[in-house]
Amino acid sequence: AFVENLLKHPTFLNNQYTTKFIDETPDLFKFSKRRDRGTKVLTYIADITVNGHPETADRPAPPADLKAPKTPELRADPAAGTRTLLEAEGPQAVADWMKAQKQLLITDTTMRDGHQSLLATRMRSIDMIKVAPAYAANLPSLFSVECWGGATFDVAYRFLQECPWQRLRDLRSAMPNVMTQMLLRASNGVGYTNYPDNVVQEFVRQAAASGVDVFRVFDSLNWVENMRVAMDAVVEAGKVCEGTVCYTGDILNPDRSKYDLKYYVGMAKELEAAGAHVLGLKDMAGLLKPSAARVLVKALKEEVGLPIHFHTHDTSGIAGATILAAADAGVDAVDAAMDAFSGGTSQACLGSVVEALRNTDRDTGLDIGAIREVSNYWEGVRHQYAAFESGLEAPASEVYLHEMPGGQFTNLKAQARSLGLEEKWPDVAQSYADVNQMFGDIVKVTPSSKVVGDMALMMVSQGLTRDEVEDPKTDVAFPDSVVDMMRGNLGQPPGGFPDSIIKKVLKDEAPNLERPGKHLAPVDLEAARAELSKELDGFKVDDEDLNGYLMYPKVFLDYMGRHRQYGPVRTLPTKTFFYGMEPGEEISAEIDPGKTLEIRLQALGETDENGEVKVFFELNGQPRTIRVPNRL
Ligand code: BTN
Ligand code: 3PY
Ligand code: ZN
Repeated sequence: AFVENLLKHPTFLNNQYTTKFIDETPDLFKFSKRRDRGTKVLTYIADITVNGHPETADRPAPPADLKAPKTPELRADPAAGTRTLLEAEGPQAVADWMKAQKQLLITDTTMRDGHQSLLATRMRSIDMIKVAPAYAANLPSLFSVECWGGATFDVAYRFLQECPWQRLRDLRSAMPNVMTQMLLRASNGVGYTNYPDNVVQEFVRQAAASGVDVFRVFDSLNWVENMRVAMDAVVEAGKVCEGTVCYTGDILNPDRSKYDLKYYVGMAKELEAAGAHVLGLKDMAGLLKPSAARVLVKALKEEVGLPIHFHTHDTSGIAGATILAAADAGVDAVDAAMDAFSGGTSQACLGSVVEALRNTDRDTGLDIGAIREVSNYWEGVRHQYAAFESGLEAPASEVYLHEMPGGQFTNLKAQARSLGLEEKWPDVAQSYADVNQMFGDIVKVTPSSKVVGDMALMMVSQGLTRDEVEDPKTDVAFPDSVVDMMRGNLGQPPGGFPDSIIKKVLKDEAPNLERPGKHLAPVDLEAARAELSKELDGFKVDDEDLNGYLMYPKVFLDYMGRHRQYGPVRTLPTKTFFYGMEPGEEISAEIDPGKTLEIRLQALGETDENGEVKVFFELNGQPRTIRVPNRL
């Protein structure tokens, strides 16, 4: 537990550490350490070297001669940026400043939505932290860096074996001048279901304390009533509250009148009244067409007093045009991803947006040379994650049929493949659209998009049509997530769910039509902390751990169990983390500032009669032998 305690402090790649740290922090010694961190990390490397990583087996591998990505030179000390303004004058001053700017403001999404949409959210913290100083030094006039929330939170614990809070603290300290930004699913936190109000409040408080400046808050059914708890908590924390409208349908299509211009203006006004500093316009599937953007942004600018921050995806290939149209219509800020992480289901290409606006009255003023250097770094990073590429090779106008969000599209395709439905993808796409209509035409974004996806896959795998599902005479076993949503546990869409589908799914059970959080008892935080501590043999649970546990109890406990076994594997190079080492190879891992493990893999032994392999290392020049089971 010494190790875990030490790791919870802002250490790795953070200069605030001093040698006095351990003397002044006696808590760290409360528990005896059974194995040192070096041994734990060697055990991990030995295991991956012998058995492979479960997530990269049978997947495309990076090129054998791949070099470590090169970080850009720092051109200057970090100049004052949006974070400087937020710290000095608060969130309303940031909003006022936005509206007063002539240039189009840019958020870089590479560290959150970029890799969430292109690499199944698998980017590791070390690859972000290494380039963060270049953002602070060379791109200080970015509006914000989106680097937290959405799916990154649970993927960090679940698949990357690292603490998401530590990622946030490290990025925050490496980029002191530019605002960090997160995506928050309102009452669904960074999870897939509504949490008790005090869990949401506590999570926001902690995220603000650990380093989030801008909170993009949305609800997966666009229900403002269900966003207030999260929005109020952001305002209370003194951070920027970006109250967000999710865009679906097509405002220019007279046959899709449920989500028309009036609807969006109405919701934006509700968010303004609810205390948002900034209006988020979140086009999670990339459905907003250029001519519609012109109309929508113009109307919002005229009718709402808030600065507007536009987010879209390039799934159809047309996001760049939509961004330029929105810029023409006066949008204040837009999201884009660094070139190497742009396009497809990700955001539009940041460098191209910057160049397209050069010498116009919306010129972003960003340094294109600095952008290229950062993007070259990201290109090198992306190659390391070849195993997680989706294989989507061309723009897909099909998105206007199914309306799947960027993050879900490739994911659902992979899920369909694993169910043997790859050939039937066009049916899945059609079925997804049918389910949307059957549910009354709803906003589809995490978690409501997952519910629609679950239902669509179920229908295609069982060969069910919409008519058959809706027929009162057929018996349908609905996925749990569908039952949950119809019970009202994600809240209500505009106009409610159709009675026919509620009746079919719930039979005689009555749905809850009120805000789900109203009926969830508050969690006793100190009791939960004590229970978690007991579960972890007396480990001292801090607020970050507690919030991780409240969001994802099992995922957090599994992470802690693996952490005890494998130690600070977050410090390993990405290639080592996913593929282990070759005999003769040397790497280093900085487990604390100034404490670096120099690791050399000498040789691999034969598998012995117990099915174990001896792996011979040198650790900081000393020979070390680790035995791991051969599970292959
Ligand atoms: C996962 O749980 O999928 C990823 C975390 C890493 C699991 C470790 S990797 C070494 C060892 N071998 C396995 O198959 N699982 C653990
Ligand atoms: C998320 O909630 O993770 C999203 O990216 C929604 O667009
Ligand atoms: Zn997105």
